[in-house]
Amino acid sequence: MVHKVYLGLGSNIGDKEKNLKTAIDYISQIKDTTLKSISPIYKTKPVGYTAQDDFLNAAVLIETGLEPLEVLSNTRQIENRMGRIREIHWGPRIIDIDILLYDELQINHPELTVPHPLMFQRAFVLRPLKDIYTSVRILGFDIDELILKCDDRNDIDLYNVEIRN
Ligand code: GSY
Repeated sequence: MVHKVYLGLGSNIGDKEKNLKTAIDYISQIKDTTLKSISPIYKTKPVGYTAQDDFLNAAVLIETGLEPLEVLSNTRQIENRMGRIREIHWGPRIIDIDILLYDELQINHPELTVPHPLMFQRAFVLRPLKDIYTSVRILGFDIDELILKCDDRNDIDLYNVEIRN
């Protein structure tokens, strides 16, 4: 069975655009998985731990035959392969790949919560997601309603409409 999975990506160390592109290349190589769409890239102010560089954020839609924890294992492998070091909690990172939505599933597992528990409070997640979101509602809400309800008023600036090679 094929599952629709939305992933959120962020980078704020080094060549951030290249990091997003590399991660997306790796995502496209995950077994049993097809990369269906890629959002524009947005330049965003850091949320949480604010004494760090601005982020570039994007979202992608994949279709996959993998189960949720298999997707997680693959995205973690990509983060590790790209040299992600977990130092400061909520601190700077070469790449962050979050599973935002997995079909309409609600998952509460010690390793994985879906929908991503903070996505509805983060404009840097909702804005790129809106660009590629194909279904009508998320947990009963229209994506525009979710953006309106979101308290995060940080600037979300369009950086690049296309991820370049
Ligand atoms: O949750 C992902 C990592 N992250 C980000 C991010 O990707 N973008 C912005 N703007 N702020 C962030 N704070 C954290 S932690």
